[in-house]
Amino acid sequence: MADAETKSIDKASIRMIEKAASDGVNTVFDRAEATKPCPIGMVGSCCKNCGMGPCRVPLPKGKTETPEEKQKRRGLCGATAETIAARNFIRMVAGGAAAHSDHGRRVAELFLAVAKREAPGYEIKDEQKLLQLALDWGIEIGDRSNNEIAIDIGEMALAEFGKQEGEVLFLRRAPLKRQELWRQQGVAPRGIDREIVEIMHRTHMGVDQDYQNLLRQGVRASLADGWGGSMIATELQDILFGTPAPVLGRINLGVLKQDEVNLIIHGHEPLLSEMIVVVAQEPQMLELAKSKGANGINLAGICCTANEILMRHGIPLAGNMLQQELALVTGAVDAMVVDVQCIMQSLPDIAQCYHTKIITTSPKAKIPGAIHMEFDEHNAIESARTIVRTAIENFPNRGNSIDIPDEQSDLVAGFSHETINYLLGGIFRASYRPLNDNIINGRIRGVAGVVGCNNPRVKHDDAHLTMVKELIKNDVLVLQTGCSAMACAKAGLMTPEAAAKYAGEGLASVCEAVGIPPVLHLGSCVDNSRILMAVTAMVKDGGLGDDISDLPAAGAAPEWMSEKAISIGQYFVGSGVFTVFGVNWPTLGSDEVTKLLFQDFEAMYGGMWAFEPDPIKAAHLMIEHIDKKRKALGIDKARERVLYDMTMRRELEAV
Ligand code: SF4
Ligand code: MSK
Repeated sequence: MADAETKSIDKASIRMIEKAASDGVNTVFDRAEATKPCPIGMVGSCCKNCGMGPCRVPLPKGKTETPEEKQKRRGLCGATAETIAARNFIRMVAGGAAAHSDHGRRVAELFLAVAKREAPGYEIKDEQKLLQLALDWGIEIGDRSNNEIAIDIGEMALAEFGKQEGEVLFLRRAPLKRQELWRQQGVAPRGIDREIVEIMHRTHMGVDQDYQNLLRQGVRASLADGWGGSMIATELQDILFGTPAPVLGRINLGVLKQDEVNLIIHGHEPLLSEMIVVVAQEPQMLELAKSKGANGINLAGICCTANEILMRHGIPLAGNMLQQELALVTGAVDAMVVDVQCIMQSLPDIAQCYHTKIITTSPKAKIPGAIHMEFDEHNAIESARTIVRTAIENFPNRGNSIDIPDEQSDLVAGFSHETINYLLGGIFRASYRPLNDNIINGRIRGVAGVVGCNNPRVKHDDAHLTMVKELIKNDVLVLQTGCSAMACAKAGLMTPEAAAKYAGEGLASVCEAVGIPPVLHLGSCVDNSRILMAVTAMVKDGGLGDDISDLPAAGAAPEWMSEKAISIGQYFVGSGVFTVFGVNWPTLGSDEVTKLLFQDFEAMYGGMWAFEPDPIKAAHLMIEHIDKKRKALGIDKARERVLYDMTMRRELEAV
């Protein structure tokens, strides 16, 4: 086992990596040492789409290729390196868009069941958002009941997935100019499922063999994710479970408790976790816990389920993706309940070394060695009770090898698009106007969405933190989701005090006046749709151009690993945002494909990709882009550096 300090910057994780080694437990950090990435597959130069292959078409090393040699560098079917790289890339988009959208579909199904009163235990929590969505979708309100309106919304939402013609409904929310651009480029998605299926068809052996045409379909399917499946998930979850508002939370393995039943909820869909939150507070459950010698029931989250229950209930976060195994290594987790996405198959094996019960709940995601307790949303409370009871009954089985790290940090989360609107503008004039004004006057240089996963190919959390610190130091307001948000929260960037400590003078002055951290937590991976809504609101409030691509804004996923991250990045780019990824880049095997994504896309979509593994350099690429946009808007004049006294701060508040 190599030095644990080279694996993570997080002290709690380092300590658990060391404990895993002394307990003889193999984790992802060991596997990353033992299994090196295939250099040909990593750059998109390997095709296994048919039985004539796999065909590898790597760029020749250390010499320039003649056109004749390039002509010959093909798969058996004749596919060129360009076709292969583009096919591989858009299959990643399809995988990511499918994951987010199937999550959205599940939420829509539950939503409809709740509307029809077929899912006891759930209710419509945000009536205002329900009515707003009804207005957006042209659904009659009149004197109809919430449930009647919700039935129409649920049916329309579900129909979005299988729609064969027309356009995904939420596209209408985008700035008009953006909608026109999508239509001109032929990338306005029809139905969500249709675009994903079409990728699988086009990338089958012998179908679409024009890399430009393939990548166009990649953009279309990604937009069906961001402005379709993910947005449906976020909107309907908010209506059902409540739209997040600022909430204080805690994060890191130190949130686990020695004397309480520790139940970790891991995965992505909040359908089950919402019920577990309710059940864990029931008197009979607390009694049962007491009877087993525990002082209470402690819920904590991992990955995006964690973000969902943090945003709405302030439930603590145990950690991000690379901490899922380490949580078990504490020896103090009595049960870990999982649903879908980002769940490691190694969990049941590691759990065997301790006493933890791993419980799978989705028919779509079973793991050998785990206990499967299928979650039935029509009987959600009972499903949740069975799970909570299992955790409680396992409490007395804890072994001696318990070590809970001390580390835990405070954070403020809950920055939905609506909350940002309210915080900035106040209750009577909720708007993004103050943000736009502060961008125009230069106190805030621009806005960056920094999102995405952890990846054991790079030091855990390091790139997230380094990039975000550099951005806020340069007066860029950062919006975050997913595991990236958790990395920065652990380091204390999500408290209002972080503004004075880490942010540039201009950004700090605005954060202090409004009372927000310089880094805002917007939620889970599907909640990247909140970032789309935030940038759209900035355009609509005026003064910063008439399209998302005019904004001084950029995106990044410095430690990405999942196909979902590729789909998110692609819909950011397709929506007009310059987006930088770290770690590695999956089309480097084709110069043409990479050039199209990194350069030509700018003329086509106003947004383009970049790859830069060094987080400081990546942050400066984003800042350069932000400055380029400021210049184009004519707001690039150097601002005066002034210290703010109380009168000036009051003025700022009154903007
Ligand atoms: Fe090889 Fe073509 Fe088959 Fe891919 S589709 S494995 S390139 S023959
Ligand atoms: S959980 S997709 S590792 S952000 Fe959404 Fe984290 Fe990436 Fe999974």
